[in-house]
Amino acid sequence: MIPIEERFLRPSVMGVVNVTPDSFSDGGLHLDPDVAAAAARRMVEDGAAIVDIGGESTRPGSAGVSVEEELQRVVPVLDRLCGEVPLSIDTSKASVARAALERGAILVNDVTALRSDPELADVVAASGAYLCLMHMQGEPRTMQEEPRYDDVAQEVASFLEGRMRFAVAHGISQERICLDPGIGFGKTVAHNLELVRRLDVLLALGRPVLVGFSRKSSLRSLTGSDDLLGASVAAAVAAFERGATILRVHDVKPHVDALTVAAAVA
Ligand code: HH2
Repeated sequence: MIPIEERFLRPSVMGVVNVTPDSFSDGGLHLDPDVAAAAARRMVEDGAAIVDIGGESTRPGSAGVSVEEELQRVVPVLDRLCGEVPLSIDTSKASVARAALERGAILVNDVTALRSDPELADVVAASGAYLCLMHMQGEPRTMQEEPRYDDVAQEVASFLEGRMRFAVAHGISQERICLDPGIGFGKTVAHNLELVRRLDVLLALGRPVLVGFSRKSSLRSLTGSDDLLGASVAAAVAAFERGATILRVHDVKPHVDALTVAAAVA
């Protein structure tokens, strides 16, 4: 596999398809595998470089699902898209990642940065797939209770540096890794904004950065509106302008258009 920065030029859009009843923004929308697959195909037509398929919600307060349940949700969707759509699997479980990689997924997106399943690092290493390591303080069930940092940008960067070292020690080449500050995962609105503002601290680790601000509740706190599209696009453009490479989004077309213009100006 070529280095991740060559496969995903800046900016690239990652479309999100959550095959869950309870995801915070698209929960229940894509439970029918045919509907989920059609949404993923549409995202690629609209300019997504990759589509992230998730079978477990990580919204604040969520408790997690069993391996069997997660496989039941994602495998029918992966089967329909295999060989047709560039796929990422949003999972922390080795067996779900393995099932996705067998069906042609090229990226494993682990919001726990290889901390939950001791077998996941080996599965990724053996496959040669790309890997996204994301920062989270606490766990989804409790992470928004009282997030605290002395210096959020430095702490997130040193956490991700450590997880990258762990991945490399397990045989995952550094050039296959991207890093994600984990917007909304154990962070206040001010923390999320500071992470984007000071993205240079994360970029100093030398890896491409992925940012997922799309439809997150901080945007609602800022605008007071339930329509989060404009706010999501603005956050993605702000992250791109500060150096993010991959933007993880639910509404692909408006993000692709906005990022195309922002990149033309840059
Ligand atoms: N955010 C969510 C899920 N996975 N992965 C990465 N790398 N970065 C993120 O910011 C990120 C992520 C949460 O958003 P969503 O998928 O819309 O909701 P849910 O977790 O409830 O399915």
